Amino acid sequence: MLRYLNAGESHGQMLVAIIEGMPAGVPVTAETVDHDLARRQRGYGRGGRMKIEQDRVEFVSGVRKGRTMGSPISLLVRNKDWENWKEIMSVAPGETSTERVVTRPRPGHADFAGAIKYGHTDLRNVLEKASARETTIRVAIGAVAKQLLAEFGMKVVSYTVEIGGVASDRGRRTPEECFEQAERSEVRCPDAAAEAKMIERINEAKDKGDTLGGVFEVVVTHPPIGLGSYAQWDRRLNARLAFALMSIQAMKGVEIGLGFEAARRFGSEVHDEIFYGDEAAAATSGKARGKFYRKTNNAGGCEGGITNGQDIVLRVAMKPISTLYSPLQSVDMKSKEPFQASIERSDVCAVPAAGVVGEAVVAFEMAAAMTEKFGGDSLIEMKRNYDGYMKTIEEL
Ligand code: EPS
Repeated sequence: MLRYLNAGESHGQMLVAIIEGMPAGVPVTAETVDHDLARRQRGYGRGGRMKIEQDRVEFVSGVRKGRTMGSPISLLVRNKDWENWKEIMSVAPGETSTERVVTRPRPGHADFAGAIKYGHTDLRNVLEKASARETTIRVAIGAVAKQLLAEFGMKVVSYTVEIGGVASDRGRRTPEECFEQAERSEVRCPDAAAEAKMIERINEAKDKGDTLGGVFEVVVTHPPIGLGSYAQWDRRLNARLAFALMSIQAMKGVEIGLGFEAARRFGSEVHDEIFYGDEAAAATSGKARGKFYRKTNNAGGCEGGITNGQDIVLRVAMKPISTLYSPLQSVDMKSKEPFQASIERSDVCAVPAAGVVGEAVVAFEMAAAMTEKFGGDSLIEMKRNYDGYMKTIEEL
């Protein structure tokens, strides 16, 4: 079973994680992880913190000479900002810090319920782990998973679909083409006209001391048929992917394929008809599906909780960040007086970064599903099982 745990406070010393169950022999390099860490830090609408941090992964165990060993992989990313928080965040016993104490919960944040749940009077104890700084280490974990998927010809890409109600038009381009253009865009949007409007919207929000959310898409290309299962509820891959995406800070909804639009159409306009034949199949599906092919992908690559060999297409809605420079009404949890919510340094819009985080959590679930289907001790064993399975599909 591939699994991970992570730990670390936003202004603590570092973020850490242990990944267990990664097969032996997978090529893993810090450079590849750092590339994704840098991608997560970019994006128009980020705040001051990103000028401080320059996230870099350090592998502590489980990797030797650029390959996984099959033992637990531990990794960390240091917080540069820690230098400015050493006293406030010190682990040494002592008086509760009087500096940067937070008592006014931000509506929409974990502050309020978290403080009551854990009995904290300083809400900093909540926000430090609830913070989206945690997504840094998840991107590092996902980047390791991506390196396993790459061995099987799979890619996980993302791009921005909408910001603050400004929608983009992807035309007839493939997800990979959209991704390539998005990588050159400040808002990770594959539509230049929409990009300009999105930037305008972000500027408008910033001027008002407000924040903006949006929608991004994550696509897994060339998954084999048969990952996940209908046999038990918690093995359904679509459900696991939705869980992973909903576990990212500020996500409010996930659609697969047509998503909510499917609810508005006749069945004949929703389901992807099945065809069989040599040439057309080769043109549309490559190795993943043998000679079976579809002309549409409304299902988003998942039927009955199992991959059907088409690209997996997920759309995710992110709410606006809850830290507003023009704060909303709140109550001081100590004095019970009405107050404006605390202003913490934050971002105006983090949708471009959220797409990169979405890739990471999806990559991890896909890697877990791959190790379950093809056996997870070594890459060589996995490839042998994968090749044998693919051969039977090709012969069908
Ligand atoms: C965040 C608040 C801000 C963001 C942070 C998420 O942090 P700070 O209060 O230190 O400025 O910059 O995001 C990151 C640090 C990051 O790496 O993405 C929050 O409260 O969620």
